[in-house]
Amino acid sequence: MGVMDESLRFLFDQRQAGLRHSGFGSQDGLARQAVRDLRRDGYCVLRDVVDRSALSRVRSEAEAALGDGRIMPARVRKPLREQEADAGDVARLRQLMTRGEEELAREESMVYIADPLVNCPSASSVLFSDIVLRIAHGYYGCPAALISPKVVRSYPNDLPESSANRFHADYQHTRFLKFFVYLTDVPTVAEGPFCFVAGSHRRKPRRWRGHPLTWSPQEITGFYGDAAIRVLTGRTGDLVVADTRGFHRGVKPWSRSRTMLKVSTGLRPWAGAPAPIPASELARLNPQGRAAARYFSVDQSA
Ligand SMILES: O=C(O)CCC(=O)C(=O)O
Repeated sequence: MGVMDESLRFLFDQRQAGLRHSGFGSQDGLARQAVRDLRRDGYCVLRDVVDRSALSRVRSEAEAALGDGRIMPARVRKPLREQEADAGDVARLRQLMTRGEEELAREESMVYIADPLVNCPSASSVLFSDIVLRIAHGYYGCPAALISPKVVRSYPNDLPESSANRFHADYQHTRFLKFFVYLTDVPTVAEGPFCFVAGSHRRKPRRWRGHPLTWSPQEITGFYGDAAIRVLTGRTGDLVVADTRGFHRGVKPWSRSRTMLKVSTGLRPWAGAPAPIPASELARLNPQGRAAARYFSVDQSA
């Protein structure tokens, strides 16, 4: 089924179920402005819009999961689920973690929390929040689904930059909105902010797909100019949104580790096993949230 068929069918099903998505409510200036900024620049930052107490719960849940070794290798371009990960890789990370996080932090640049909504259930209220769903709806022009949530910790160490640390563009989808929430403050470049190249979701160098996956800063500034590179420092409570078809990267932190919650959105499911959401969290969502969770699998045990 094509993207358009999929979206029309979804809207039809919603209507049959008596659900109406009006898009923006009358006071939703914030989401409207965010969508305008996203269309023009490819990114936007909404300051202080995410509930900090929910974020502090997510952070504690993530610490507990790390402590117990409920972690996964972080791989760009391969949305791993626990059951798809290379068992040897996972065992190696868990083994490192038994010797303490310092050991893990020396050997890995990034790790994911396994099954993030199961191990960090407080993340559901943040990701399925009204502001996230409204912006995604406004940007896609119809109710979008949340896909592939992640809680990722990035470590400062001497390992070379990973491909996520270098400029790249996600080109698998025609629109690709991602939401990023810092779980630790990222006030300067030393803590590893997300960076976006303004306007690059609309305009690319010729034959850019034939280029290797990642781009050097010189290549990027040569085409877009220095001023286009936006270093999106921020604090917990801020919401960073980007159409990651544009060029972006996460700076490798050098002062301390960075922890981030993020989620992709889309109009159709991705290949691979769907991410699990605990039945109890799904039950707490409003109809729009449940619709946005349509490509998750329900974990009845949690
Ligand atoms: O970790 C970051 O700041 C960058 C993440 C990234 O490149 C991505 O999610 O596509």
